[in-house]
This record gives sequence, C-alpha cells and structure tokens, in this order.
Amino acid sequence: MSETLIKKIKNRNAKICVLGLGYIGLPTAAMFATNGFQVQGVDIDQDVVHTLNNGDLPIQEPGLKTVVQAAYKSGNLCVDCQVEPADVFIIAVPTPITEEKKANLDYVTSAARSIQPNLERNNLVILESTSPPRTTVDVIKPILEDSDLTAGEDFFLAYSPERVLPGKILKELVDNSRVIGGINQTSAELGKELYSSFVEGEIVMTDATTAEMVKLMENTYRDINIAIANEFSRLGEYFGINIWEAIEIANRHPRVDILNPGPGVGGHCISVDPWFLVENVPDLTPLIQQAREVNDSQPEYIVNKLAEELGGLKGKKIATLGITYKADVDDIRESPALDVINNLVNKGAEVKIYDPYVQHVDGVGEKLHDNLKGTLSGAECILLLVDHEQFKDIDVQRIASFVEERIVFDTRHVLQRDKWEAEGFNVLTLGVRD
Ligand code: SAJ
Repeated sequence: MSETLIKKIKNRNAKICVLGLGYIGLPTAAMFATNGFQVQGVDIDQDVVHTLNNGDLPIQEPGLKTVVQAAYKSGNLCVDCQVEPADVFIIAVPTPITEEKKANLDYVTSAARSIQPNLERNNLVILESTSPPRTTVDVIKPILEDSDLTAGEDFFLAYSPERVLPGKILKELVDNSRVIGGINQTSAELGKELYSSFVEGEIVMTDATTAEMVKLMENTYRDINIAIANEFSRLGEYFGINIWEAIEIANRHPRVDILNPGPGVGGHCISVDPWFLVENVPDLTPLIQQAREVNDSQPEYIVNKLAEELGGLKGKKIATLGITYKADVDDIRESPALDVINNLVNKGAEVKIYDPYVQHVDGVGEKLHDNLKGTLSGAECILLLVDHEQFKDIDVQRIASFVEERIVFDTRHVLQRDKWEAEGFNVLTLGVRD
C-alpha cells in the first residue's frame, strides 16, 4: 500500500497540495516545486492567489521571491483557491489565539474538511500548523476519516512543525533538523521520505502528539528564557548595574545562555504557542503563565520608565524607531512595539513612528512617517523599540540636527552609546542604571 506512495515520492512523481501560502506554506510549496514535485498551492485569500500569480509576494522574506519565481518558471507550481486531488496534502494554515488565550483551530479544521472529499487511498496528509497536543489524532483524523478510509491503513497522517526563524526561513527550512510525528510508523516513514527531498538537517521520527508537544516546548522554553532576561533587566536598574554586561559575563559559564531583554515578546509564535500548553491544564502550568505575564507586562514597564524620565507623558513628543515585532522583518503581529506605542498614546503622548519595513499600520495611520526627519522633528525623546540593522549605525549627527531635546531610550541595547553621548544625548538603556 505505502510502497506505491514511497515510490512516487522517491521519483518525484507525487503531486503535493499545500494549503495556506503564508510565511511557512509559501516557502514550503516553492521548496518542493524547485525540488521536482508538481505542487498546487492553495489559499482561501484570493488576494494572495492574485498577488502570487501576478509574480509578486504577499509577504516579505529574504530570497523568497527568487525561489517562488523559480518554482513558477519550472512549471511545477500552480496557485489557486480550490483543493484538488493529490498524493500529499500539507496543511500550513494559521492557528491564531482567541481572546480567552485558546487555540483557534477553525482554519486547520476547515483545511482538513477541504481535503476530505479529495482524499484517496495511499494519500499522505501532514499538519504543519502549530497546534495544541492531540490535535492531529483527536481533531484532524476524525475529519479525514469521515469516509470509508481508515487513517494509518488506507491513508497516512502525520504532524511535522516548521521551526524556521522568520528572516532566515529558506536557509533554516533546509538546514534545521525536522521532526515527523506519524499516527503510525508508516505515516512517519512516508513523511520522512517526503521532507528528505530537500531537508538536509536530521529528520527525527516520533508519534504525532509528541511532535506537537516538541514544537510547543521549543517556543515555550524560549518565552520563559526571554522572561527571565526581562526580569533581570528590571533588577539591573534596581541594583544600579549594566545588565547587558552582567548577562554577557554570566553567559561565559559553559552551561548558561541568558537571552536578551527587550520591550516585550511579539510575533505569532513565541507569544502565542505557550498558551496552547496552558489552555487545557492551567493548574499544571503556573511557570508558563507567569513567564507570559512578565513578557506581556514589559511594554508597560518601558512606558513607566519613560514617564519617570520625562516627568510624565501627557503632551510629550516621542519619536519611536521601529514598530515590527523584531528586527529586520515587516511583521507587526503581536508586536510589543505596538503595545508600547498604544500605551504612550493612551497616556497622552504625541507619538510619531518610523519603521523602514512598514509603510502602513491600521490604527496608527498619521503617526507613521516614511522618513526619519519627519518622525524626529520636534521630538522631546527618541525611543528605539526594534533593533533593525539600519538603526545600529545610524548617522547620529544627522539625527541630532533634527531634534532639540537630546534624550534617547534604547530598549534593545544596540545604539553606540559613545557616539550618541558625543552629540549631547542623554542615553537611557533598558536594564542599565549607572
Ligand atoms: N526576543 C527577545 N529577546 C531575545 C529573543 C527574542 O526579546 O533574546 C523577542 C523578539 O524581539 C520577538 C520575540 O521575542 O519580539 C520572538 O522573537 P524570536 O526571534 O525568538 O521568535 P520568532 O517568533 O521569530 O521565531 C520563533 C523561533 N523559535 C525558536 O527560536 C525556539 C522559530 O524557530 C520558530 O519556527 C518560530 O518561533 C515559530 O514559527 O514557531
């Protein structure tokens, strides 16, 4: 039974349908297409389909346009809205979080329902979307078995999370190790065969629920580590040290790896995934919840520190550098910078924003400027919230010519303090009190 599919995969004759053409689905579809498979990319958003078929990209990711164009040019990638029969179906749709901090599986279940009528014997279905443990076996499997086909025998089902870093997706898709969790051994083996067509990292097989747990553990581990770094930043100010120096020294210990403090934790992964472990068992997850609370309160900590420094925020003109959730991406989902900005505005500050990666954000319209001079003119304080590469060695003399007041608050510890002080700036840094 599965030998037929294994052979099709080995010979690159298997047709692959990727559902969801976002940060993960689109690079994945392009990767399979440029590695010889016939790939159908499907997205329910007609604008995404239209943008792609017009030769453009609905998202920014270094190198992605080249790979997608190569995929189209090879004739191996077609993109539309309707799911068609295929040998392999990959679900890479979003799993957003609800107000109640629970996983919204609507996109995942809807994708599974669009596969079910097209499901045939010998097919392989892979869920990539980050999901609470047991989603594959308790949610996806019953939807797909809503026919006379039995999972694990007539068709195969596995979970395989992406673990790529936005901004380095194409490299990490190939280099990173990958986990394939099958509902049975054959499903895992088929998944391993499929991804080994382009993955050069180690491919580890396990069961579906363990693979779902692995993904969530990775991001939860990171969230907790960032939370302790943020708590250390508050202690650094309290005890009057430079916490960045302390972290750098502590990390010289062979078994210590403290991450960087910042204005909070954003993105649709690290700030979201830990809740997928909490939602069913809050009593078992006090530490995970506490870390989320520390990270979610960091934007307010930043605002309070600024209020203290400026003697209040009402009417104060603040120029913020950066609005995305992290450096060198255009993504503002769950961005702590946005939380800081909204908090400042709610406290009566006049905020202007400059981010080289963002041209428009709903709700902050007129505050967003497309140039530094417009953002900085008249500012009483400069607030750096995102460590975009181009902010690190910014022309400080030019900056100084735009502002009267010389106060800059660096929440990422990336500004060259001596250069700013040489231009008369009072440099505040998160986690530092001299
Ligand atoms: N951040 C800090 N301090 C740090 C590191 C990050 O404040 O030392 C902040 C960032 O500014 C950002 C947030 O945390 O707001 C998340 O940034 P990130 O780079 O840690 O995470 P993502 O969401 O871009 O990517 C993560 C990665 N997971 C891990 O590193 C364990 C990536 O490998 C995952 O594939 C991705 O989540 C995902 O899709 O799950």
